[in-house]
Amino acid sequence: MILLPLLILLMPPPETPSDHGPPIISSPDRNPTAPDGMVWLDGGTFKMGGVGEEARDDERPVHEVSIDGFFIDINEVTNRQFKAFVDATNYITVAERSVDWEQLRQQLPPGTPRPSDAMLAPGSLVFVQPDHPADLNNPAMWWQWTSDANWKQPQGPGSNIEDLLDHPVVHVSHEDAMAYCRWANRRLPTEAEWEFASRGGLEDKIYTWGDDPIQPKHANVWQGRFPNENSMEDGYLLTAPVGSYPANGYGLHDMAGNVWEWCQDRYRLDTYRLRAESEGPVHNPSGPDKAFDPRTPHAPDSRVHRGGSFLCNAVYCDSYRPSARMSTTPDTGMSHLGFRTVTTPELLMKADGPASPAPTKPPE
Ligand SMILES: [Ca+2]
Ligand SMILES: [Ca+2]
Repeated sequence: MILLPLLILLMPPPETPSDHGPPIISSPDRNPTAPDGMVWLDGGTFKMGGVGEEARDDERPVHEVSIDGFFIDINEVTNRQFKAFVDATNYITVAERSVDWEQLRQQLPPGTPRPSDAMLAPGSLVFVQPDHPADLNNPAMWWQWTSDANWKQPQGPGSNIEDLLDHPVVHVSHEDAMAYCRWANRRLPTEAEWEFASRGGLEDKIYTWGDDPIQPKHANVWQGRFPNENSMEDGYLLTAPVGSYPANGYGLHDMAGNVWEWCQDRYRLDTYRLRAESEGPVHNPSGPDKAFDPRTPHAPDSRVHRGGSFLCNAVYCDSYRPSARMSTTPDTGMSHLGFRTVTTPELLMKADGPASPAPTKPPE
């Protein structure tokens, strides 16, 4: 919940290149059966980064990356799955805890005033659709700090997830997502793994489905003038049940839109420029050791998330492109930010006894 919301509401070192490892050797016979709800991707070499006019500075330059094979969730992690984790562990998410002001102030610009007690109480940022046009440079117009908003009460007190069990979990911080992963013998995808998966085997394409401009049938995003008008031609104002839109070439749903998805990597604006100075494909890049995001210059640990959300449209945020990058501080959860997990044969074999996250959908 914490830092980004407060930044929004309160105030208007070089990367270490990853090792260039040996060529990828595909060994399908060492791969165990895919865990429930996951598919195996062989990995390989691909072109990472943004193509076309839509690509932003932090998506350039396009560069070659090679990655090993991995299992990845077909869908975003759902409320049903996250509930199984919480039921088993009694885990309390960051949004359900009070804010430690002394810890928080170290990540804020010097002199930032102490927020009110209400803003330091448990809560999260909830998207609230304004009834009038808003300055798109002022996110405070549509993000509302809401006490006791969390994954179980995504719209705040009075809301619940009874009818949202197959929707993606939201208001989960990077820390929360990592805790779920540890429990489930999983991890978060690296940015490279996420983008490889999102492209679904296509090359030099703007979207997960190719180059056709986005249409309501493709993904859960925003139709109309953001943030006050949404014609909901795709059927949903907020989250949609996972898997409501066609899968990409690898059988993965919602790699565009629905909710943003946390990745493992720290964010730097210049990650790709630094990486491109190396020769040959970068092997299994895992991001810089220290983050730098000019939008949150005092936060040393901002993490990448990918894929855009139900709030994205072509005018405001076209981040449903596979190459689009965004970052948020790791203690932040929001209405439109979730995750999906990956795992590897090695990780599964290390596990004492694999946990079994609840199936994405109830048994037929
Ligand atoms: Ca929508
Ligand atoms: Ca998504």
